[in-house]
Amino acid sequence: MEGYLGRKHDLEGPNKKASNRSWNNLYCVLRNSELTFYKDAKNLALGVPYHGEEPLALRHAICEIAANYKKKKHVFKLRLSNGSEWLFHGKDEEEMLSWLQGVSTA
Ligand code: I3P
Repeated sequence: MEGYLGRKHDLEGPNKKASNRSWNNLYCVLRNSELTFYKDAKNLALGVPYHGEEPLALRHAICEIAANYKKKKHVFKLRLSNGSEWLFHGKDEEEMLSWLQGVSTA
């Protein structure tokens, strides 16, 4: 699946806050147990990931609704096996839940 989500990097590793903590609206692509980010669909077509970032490997990742995050609605949290954590913001409940399910089963 693919589409736009807001993304915020929360932790870089266990108990280590991410340095860039701002929200970005990114074109997200979920394929082959990896999540890759692009500035937009055109950059996906060109094969140019956002800021040259490596895809996130979803093996052994944990994904759940970000119940503690109160500043936005429709946010889920992704914790990777390396301890890094990301927040993702869907435009509505339905979009958030479909990504949550997709990422959880990846
Ligand atoms: C961050 C930006 C984020 C904010 C984060 C700030 O500043 O305002 O929106 O997260 O707060 O550090 P900047 O863009 O200058 O890097 P929230 O929207 O969740 O508050 P945080 O460091 O408390 O996470």
